[in-house]
Amino acid sequence: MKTLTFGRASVVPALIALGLAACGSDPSDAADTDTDPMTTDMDMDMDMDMDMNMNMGDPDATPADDVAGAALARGEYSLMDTRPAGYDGVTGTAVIARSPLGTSITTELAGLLPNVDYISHAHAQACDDGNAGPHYQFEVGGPEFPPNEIHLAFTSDNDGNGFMTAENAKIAGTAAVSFVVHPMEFIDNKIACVDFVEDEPGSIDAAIGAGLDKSTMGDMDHEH
Ligand SMILES: [Cu+2]
Repeated sequence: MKTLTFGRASVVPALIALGLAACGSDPSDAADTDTDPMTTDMDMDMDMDMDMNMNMGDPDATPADDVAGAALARGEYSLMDTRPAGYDGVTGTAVIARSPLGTSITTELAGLLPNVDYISHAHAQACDDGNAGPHYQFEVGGPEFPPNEIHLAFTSDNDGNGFMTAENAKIAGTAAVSFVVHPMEFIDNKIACVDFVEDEPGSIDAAIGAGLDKSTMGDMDHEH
């Protein structure tokens, strides 16, 4: 993971909003996004430790599969029609863990281009429903970056493999149904998507319910 420190921390949310807000938009916007110099600035990585709340991935974080007492859901990537050329061989998995500690998502991919920056997000619609729809948000209509959304950034290795875990202190609601990977520089070109399926039916509702019991945080169910 490359590291860059911005001169002012307050710049970061603005950059992320500019670079990532287009994710759920119409593919016809792609050209605008691709030529936006601010998007190119996303090549400069953030210091991921600058703010825990801005977590976009830590390769050394506990993988979702290993989070103690978590409700787990997972799936394998399916290719999306919006993928750029060169991504026909992408495979992999994503796993989401909901526990009293919050949410962790771990993804593992193969078949990517080597040494390329990617960004992934939890999405709010199934992969075949409107191309996975908008990003999942804890507070719908709120900020389009972490911690209100779950983003996961990583760089593929020399062999085109990727691996990363992102954490969030809140327990994702049931609307966090899918996970999409995009090239960092071509945010509208969704490459592949995972539909999360519970390991144990009902476990997610139980985890969310347990979290609500011990927390004042609302908006678990998309109601406001
Ligand atoms: Cu996305």
